[in-house]
Amino acid sequence: RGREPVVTVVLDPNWASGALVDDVRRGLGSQPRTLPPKWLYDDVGSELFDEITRLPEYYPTERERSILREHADDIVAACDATTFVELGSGTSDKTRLLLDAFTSRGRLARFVPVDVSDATLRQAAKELSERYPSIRVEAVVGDFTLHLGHLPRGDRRLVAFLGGTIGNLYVEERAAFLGALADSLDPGDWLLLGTDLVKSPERIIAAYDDSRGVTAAFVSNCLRVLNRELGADFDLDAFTYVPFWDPRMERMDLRLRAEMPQRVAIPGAGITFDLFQGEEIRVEISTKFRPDRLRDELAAVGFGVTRVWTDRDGDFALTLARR
Ligand code: AVJ
Repeated sequence: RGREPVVTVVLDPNWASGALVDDVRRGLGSQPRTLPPKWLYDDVGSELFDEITRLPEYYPTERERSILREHADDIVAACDATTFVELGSGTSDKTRLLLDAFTSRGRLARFVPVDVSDATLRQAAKELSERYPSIRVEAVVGDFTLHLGHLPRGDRRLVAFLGGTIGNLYVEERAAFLGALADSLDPGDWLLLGTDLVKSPERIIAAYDDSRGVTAAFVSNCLRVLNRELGADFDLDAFTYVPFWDPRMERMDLRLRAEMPQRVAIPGAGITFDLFQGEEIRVEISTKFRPDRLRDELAAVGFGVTRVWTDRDGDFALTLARR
């Protein structure tokens, strides 16, 4: 039997509603209209995202898993961490491949999953501490863009940020995040970063425009979240999902387009605004990377790349870098 996991909550209980109101006022109250992707992940959204990862067109999850299946031992052997932190850990499903590799070397003292979803994190922490009795599980309920200062100190750390989630940050946000992460680590600490790679636009577009419409439902769910949380009156049928590939920025751009002119009231955020016919709300970007440019971006904030692993087809990369 494992020990009970320790769960530290660094989110203030009103954080979600306060931050949602701020984001909605800032993003939807001005043009171009935007909404940050973190609000896609309520219970329904998390379930839809899970369904996306099982779609035949959505290759990133499976590719990243295959890299971990093949190279988890090499990754663990390449770094000397005794504390393993995972940002945006969710259920830590793929991460078990790394935990297995760490356990067979008997070197890991502590696993620190960090996620905003309290319930998902508690459940995962409980399962992990039962499955890995030799590892202390110290979960942190927090937002990885805000709470890097709450990571445990002392040991040599490896911070994993998997799934290609870094691709959802805009260029400036990404630089700020990587800089803050580097600042919160000590020289010698490690970063393991999962990124989707640039490839033929056809395959990328297909991954975000699946034939069953699961991605469309996932992206539209943000309107449902606003209707429920802030009493907004979005008519979901009045919007079409428009995913497109931006070749200059090398990223998918996922938007919702108003098919008719309409007035939207969001009482919980105290705003009302008009959308013209064809006006788009930008909900998410998903940037694709080139290994050499990623190396430069990491170097710019003080991370030196030690090794890059890709799957056989070169679709996805795991980059190990050292502060
Ligand atoms: C959150 C990065 C894993 O950008 O591919 C999937 C989110 N959005 N389909 C991605 C997403 C639409 C996904 N990640």
